[in-house]
Amino acid sequence: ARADHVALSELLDVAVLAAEKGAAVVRESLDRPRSISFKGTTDLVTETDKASEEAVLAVLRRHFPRHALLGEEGGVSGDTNSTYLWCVDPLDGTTNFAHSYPAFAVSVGVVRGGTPVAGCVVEFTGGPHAWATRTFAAHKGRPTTCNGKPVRVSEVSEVRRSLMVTGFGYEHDEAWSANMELFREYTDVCQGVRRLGAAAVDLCHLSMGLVDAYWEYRLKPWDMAAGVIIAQEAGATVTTMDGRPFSVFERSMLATNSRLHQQMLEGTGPKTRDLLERGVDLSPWLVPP
Ligand code: 2AM
Ligand code: CA
Ligand code: CA
Ligand code: CA
Repeated sequence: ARADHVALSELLDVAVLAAEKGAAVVRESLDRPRSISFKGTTDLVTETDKASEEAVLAVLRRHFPRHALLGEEGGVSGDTNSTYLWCVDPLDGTTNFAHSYPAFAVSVGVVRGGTPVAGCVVEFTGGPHAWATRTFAAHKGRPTTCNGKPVRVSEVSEVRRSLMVTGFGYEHDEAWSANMELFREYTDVCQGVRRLGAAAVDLCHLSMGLVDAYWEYRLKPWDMAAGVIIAQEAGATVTTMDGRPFSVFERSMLATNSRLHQQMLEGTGPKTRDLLERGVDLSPWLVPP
């Protein structure tokens, strides 16, 4: 083992601790008016995103001062030579949060060599007058739990029997248009395609069998890290949308209950290869530390 090796169970314990700290910040802010600022016309950020990130990072720094940290709001910090990269989305689904629409989460995942090894997502559910949370946790080789109980992906094996979810980035580029086409195509052949606007939540819903497949272009490492290990350890298969091995630095992701994976690749694969051939930038987001 390398000098900085940490046991998976310890990584997960700290991920849970950190995500719960972020969730406490989010929970407190639910009864207060939101102070919103804008990164772009529709791309917004609240004081809560920043406060949650600070709370999460403080826990990670205290436990692993020599690990690399990547947060959506603050960027990279810590030791970038570390084997471990923590990917933090302090508030995934900010738009939903700003509208009190119950599909948002705090997501804390830890990555080694581009692939997630442990992660925790605290999902806010219920909405006004009924707010609640559920905590998803997983590390490599340990069955995913939701509030301490094991969860499992669905057993749906036909597209026409499946419920799907996808997402669209803030930037309305060619990948966005390609996904609009996929959205329309799948809407015609399955039972429905949902768009919640929170990637970590989508992956948690896959892990517990609420949806059977999820895909999206241009996600960032903090959107995917925790949710991917949570989905995988519940039985999901995760690749790029053209069927290559998954990494948090890739710019497309297909996650399914495994049974649907080959069938889904028949739809997402050609569309994605076409984008790549036309030179649409789907190259890895950054070089892993
Ligand atoms: P965020 O809330 O952390 O910014 C990928 O789809 C990510 O895009 C989501 O996890 C979410 O991350 C963000 N997102 C949320 N609402 C969106 C919207 N209306 N348009 C584009 N991206 C959105
Ligand atoms: Ca954001
Ligand atoms: Ca996000
Ligand atoms: Ca966010």
